[in-house]
Amino acid sequence: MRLTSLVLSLSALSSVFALYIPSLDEAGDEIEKRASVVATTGIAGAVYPRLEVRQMLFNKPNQWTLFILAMQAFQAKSQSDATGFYQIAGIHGVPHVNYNGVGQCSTCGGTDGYCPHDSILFPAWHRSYLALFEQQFKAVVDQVAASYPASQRAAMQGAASTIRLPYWDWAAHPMDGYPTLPRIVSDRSMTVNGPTGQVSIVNPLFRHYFSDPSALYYSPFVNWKYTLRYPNSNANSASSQEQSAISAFENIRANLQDQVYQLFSTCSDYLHFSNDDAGSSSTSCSNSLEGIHNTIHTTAGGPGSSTVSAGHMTYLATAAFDPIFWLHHCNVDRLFALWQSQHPGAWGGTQTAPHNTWTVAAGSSQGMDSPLTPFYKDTSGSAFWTSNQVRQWDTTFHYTYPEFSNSDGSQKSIASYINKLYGPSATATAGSSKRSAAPEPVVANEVIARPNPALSKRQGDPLKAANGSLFQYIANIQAPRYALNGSYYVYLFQGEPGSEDPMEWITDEALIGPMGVLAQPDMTDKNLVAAGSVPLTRAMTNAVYNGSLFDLTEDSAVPYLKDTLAWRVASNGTAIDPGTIDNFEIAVFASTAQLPPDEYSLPAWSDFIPLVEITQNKSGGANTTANATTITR
Ligand SMILES: *[C@@H]1O[C@H](CO)[C@@H](O)[C@H](O)[C@H]1NC(C)=O
Ligand SMILES: *[C@@H]1O[C@H](CO)[C@@H](O)[C@H](O)[C@H]1NC(C)=O
Ligand SMILES: *[C@@H]1O[C@H](CO)[C@@H](O)[C@H](O)[C@H]1NC(C)=O
Ligand SMILES: *[C@@H]1O[C@H](CO)[C@@H](O)[C@H](O)[C@H]1NC(C)=O
Ligand SMILES: *[C@@H]1O[C@H](CO)[C@@H](O)[C@H](O)[C@H]1NC(C)=O
Ligand SMILES: *[C@@H]1O[C@H](CO)[C@@H](O)[C@H](O)[C@H]1NC(C)=O
Ligand SMILES: *[C@@H]1O[C@H](CO)[C@@H](O)[C@H](O)[C@H]1NC(C)=O
Ligand SMILES: [Cu+2]
Repeated sequence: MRLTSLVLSLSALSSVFALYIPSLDEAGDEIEKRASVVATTGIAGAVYPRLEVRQMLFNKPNQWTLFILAMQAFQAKSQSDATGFYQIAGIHGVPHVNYNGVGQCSTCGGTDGYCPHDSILFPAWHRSYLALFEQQFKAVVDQVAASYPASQRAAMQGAASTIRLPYWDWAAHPMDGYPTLPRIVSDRSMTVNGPTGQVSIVNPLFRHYFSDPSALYYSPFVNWKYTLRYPNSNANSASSQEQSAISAFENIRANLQDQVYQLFSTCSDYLHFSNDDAGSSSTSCSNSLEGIHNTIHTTAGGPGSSTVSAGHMTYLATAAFDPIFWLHHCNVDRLFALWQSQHPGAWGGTQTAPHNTWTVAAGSSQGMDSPLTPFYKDTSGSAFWTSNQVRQWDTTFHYTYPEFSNSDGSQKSIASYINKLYGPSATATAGSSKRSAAPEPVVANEVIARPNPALSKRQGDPLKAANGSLFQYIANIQAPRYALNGSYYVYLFQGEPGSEDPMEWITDEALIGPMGVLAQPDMTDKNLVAAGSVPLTRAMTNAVYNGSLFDLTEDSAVPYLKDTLAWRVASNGTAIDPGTIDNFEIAVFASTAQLPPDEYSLPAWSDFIPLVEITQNKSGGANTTANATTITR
């Protein structure tokens, strides 16, 4: 088949698909018979980096091929195989079954799965989860590599020996001309050099096919034979509207970049960093790793409407079946590791579980020694991993990330990557971390080097305080997570959105940033408040460029934001008046970021000062400083 024949008819695709599934089921069954407990070990052997998915494509073609073919074969394993894609994905939420024989707690009825959310266990649990996925994925990679003809086998096995799961960096700038959501994730089919030559296959990163979806519990997921993003109907024949996902990620990436950078540079306490339910408004961690991660979920699956369900990624119970989940969570784990490097002493804390998971009863105390069920440390099945035990990702699970493997891994080296990838003057593209392309000094002033007639009339730098610190504005959002019986969205706009159709909001030109609130229907803790934060500074800087805002001093910024800052809430494709949601609140804060002395450190932010005037008397807006007290760093 020719390389250019990427788009085939659907029937041709499915026949190629059916024809091309390697028969690995028997091998999987053997593993299952040998040990009834699947231990979580990561990939045995030396430490190798998990690569950005586009870097793997461009720089490691053999690994790329193995990744794709192994994802396909892994997904095609029997649904009854504990080491196959289906059962591992099923740990997260539905189907409602035990994994590794780890049973439900006696009061945990009605819950979907093992994954802890709104929980201090969120980062380490998902770290262990990825290690399990990665090791079973690697077993399939080895089988695929061994299936190549002798002339290619050594090369493919060499590539397999250093492969790790790739990550998708949804926050850093993609290469010029490329979309944020990589085509290699959204294309329906692709061509790879398989063991029998070049072959076109259904892209295993685009969707997962179920042999039987009926155990997915929720409708219409029990009828959909494959995973969907922005489904166009609830019918069995529904298809993804991948262009909607592409456009949505394109419109929110820059804000995600700012959210990630703010998290790295302002949040230095593990509890609040780790999850969105830690009462974040009282600390400098107004956002969290989990909070940012939620927005990727809801943006990948789509918002749903009053007549059509959202896709699998939008719901915790079904998310892990969409292959994009694994690329996304790999990046979440990487951000966790990068954050660890910047805050080496920040580790630990305890939290009361706000709701049940499959094994954790609401109200129980969770900490760094809590068991990360169902991830056994070895096949004796006597002990689960804990957060403390997976703190060192590389020595524990034998992987790392390019930022660490391409540098000395020190706090300073990693800070320079963070500045280059996510800072306000970021110059690096997603995945670039070669020594050769390494950290150039961050040019703090680059951002204002653009000509602007309005600026010449003004003395000094419109973006900086007299002491040289950059003005910062953020909108903090408190969103009761389970108030609307399902996932919902908060959107902040600069000016009113162009349309009042909630389906248009994520791609609206006036959008500053979104917050996705990830939830499941019928979760009952209506008072659990998820915290999120949308940085406003970039949008305001653009307004300074075009002359609609004089400068970023509070004197100019407060009236500007009072006039222009708008927000909307949408659930199930329907606009919701935020004033009708108990405990919902948006509050704007000002801070300043002292520029780092060099590229090897992150900016230091001053206290966050509430600017209640901006939101006062608006539906859902903070009216007093009672909830929006000064956040001290
Ligand atoms: C969304 O709307 C659909 C169709 O009206 C309905 O079946 C479903 O229960 C709604 N979901 C939520 C979370 O309100
Ligand atoms: C710089 O000035 C701003 C505004 O006057 C102030 O809030 C901030 O604390 C100052 N930063 C430093 C490092 O002195
Ligand atoms: C919540 O949504 C689910 C499914 O979408 C529906 O079955 C249930 O009736 C809803 N509950 C409430 C309280 O609206
Ligand atoms: C200036 O840019 C801001 C932010 O993009 C936009 O809201 C505003 O309409 C623009 N104004 C003019 C005069 O172009
Ligand atoms: C705001 O403060 C009031 C009074 O302290 C409290 O009852 C309410 O729950 C708070 N709202 C939020 C969103 O935290
Ligand atoms: C909000 O309304 C109160 C009462 O009418 C008024 O005193 C206050 O000035 C208003 N705030 C803003 C920012 O308009
Ligand atoms: C603040 O007051 C306005 C007007 O009374 C109301 O619409 C809004 O919901 C209030 N904000 C909060 C967070 O309660
Ligand atoms: Cu999860």
